[in-house]
Amino acid sequence: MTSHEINFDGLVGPTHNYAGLSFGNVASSANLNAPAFPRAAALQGLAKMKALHDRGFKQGVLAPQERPCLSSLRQAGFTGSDTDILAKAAKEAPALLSAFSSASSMWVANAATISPSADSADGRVHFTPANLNNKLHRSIEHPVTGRILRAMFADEARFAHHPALPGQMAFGDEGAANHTRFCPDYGQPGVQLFVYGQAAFDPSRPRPQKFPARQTLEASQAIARLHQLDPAATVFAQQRPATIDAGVFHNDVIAVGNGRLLFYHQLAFADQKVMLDELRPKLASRGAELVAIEVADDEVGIAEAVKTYLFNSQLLSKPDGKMLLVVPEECRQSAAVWSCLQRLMTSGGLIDEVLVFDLKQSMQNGGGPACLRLRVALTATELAAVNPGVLMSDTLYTRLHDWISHHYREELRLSDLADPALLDESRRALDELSGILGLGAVYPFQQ
Ligand code: SUG
Repeated sequence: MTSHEINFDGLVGPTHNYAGLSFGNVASSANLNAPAFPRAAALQGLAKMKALHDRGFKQGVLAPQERPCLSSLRQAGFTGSDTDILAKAAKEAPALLSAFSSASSMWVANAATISPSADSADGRVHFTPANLNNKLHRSIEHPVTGRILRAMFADEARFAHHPALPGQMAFGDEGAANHTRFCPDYGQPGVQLFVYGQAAFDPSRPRPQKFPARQTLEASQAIARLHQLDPAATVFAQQRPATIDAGVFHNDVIAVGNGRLLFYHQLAFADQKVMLDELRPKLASRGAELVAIEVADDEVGIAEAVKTYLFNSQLLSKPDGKMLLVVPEECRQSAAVWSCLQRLMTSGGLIDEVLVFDLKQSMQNGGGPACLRLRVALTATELAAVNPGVLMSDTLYTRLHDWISHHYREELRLSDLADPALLDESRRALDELSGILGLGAVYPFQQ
């Protein structure tokens, strides 16, 4: 049976801004207070979706969330009308207002971990929204993420939805950004690699000293159990702590995999030999030979990898068996990265094409091409059961382009977040969007 990988990209929400909310993510900290351009941001993301759709890759859309999140502000003790709440929060707790106004749900690689039916004992596709509990602004995403995913993948006979793990540090979960599936073919059983920053219950293991390790081993193990994965086809590996301290807050900032290929930096893992020695035979028992492309630190240093997001690329399988690497424009601006890419493309290996996108608005908050997409491998029957409203088409592209152009502000600064008109505009936009995508009432303001 034919199976496909579908990339669901997060639509950038109307409140896209730079609030410096993500300690450990160097771009987020560096761009605090920079003016943001929400309309350009959303159009940049949409252009990537359309270009990949035009190339014949299966592409979907994941809706953004309602921000500012009034229910979170109410939970924090603010009372009165929506306008009162925004005014009080702006005056008394501006940090809370910016946290609860972030458009961070755009980085849907953190929305959930997804395991395809071929790997799960019950033969269903499993979804667990990430609790994202390391960052206040992201910890409020999962309830609505879960609702949106259920509206997209509604058929319970085929799709199993789990709630997010408890929002406790030992269960820190950042979703697919720390999860990679390898397989001979999307529809055949594969091997799932879970990469964690720290083992919460094992203080003897090295940990980063400067920045937080967002993903725990305990969370990854819980997801593997929930998704009914075969331990013989599951690998857990630790990120190198000093690499987290250099700004690699998710594994997808330093490694990417697809099919039987792993493309990664020499300093990505605490011990890549141990990881590869486990991954290789496990994948071989699934019928595929691992191809590991390691980039040496003296070819591209970690700082350069973080600046350019070379590894936050999308690896897409082409019909001829080769792969396309989707990278951000920042890769072209770096002599070291660009020559590394030229070397790769001409080496006769699996990657034979590079496609470059301008995603600067997202990149300035630490989100590259891979952060903006959530991968779901589906059989043809499962794909037929997906809500058709969220699948990219020429018509949907035109509608979304018009919708963004109509509803989004050109420019946004932190001082605009208390503007009650911004809340109204966002709600109007999302109300219309839920209709366009056929999601039904997924937002709190629609309940
Ligand atoms: O969680 N940035 C996001 C970027 C997420 C990138 N995702 C992956 N690597 N998969 C984060 O750190 C910054 C928001 C701000 O500072 O305004 C932010 O949330």
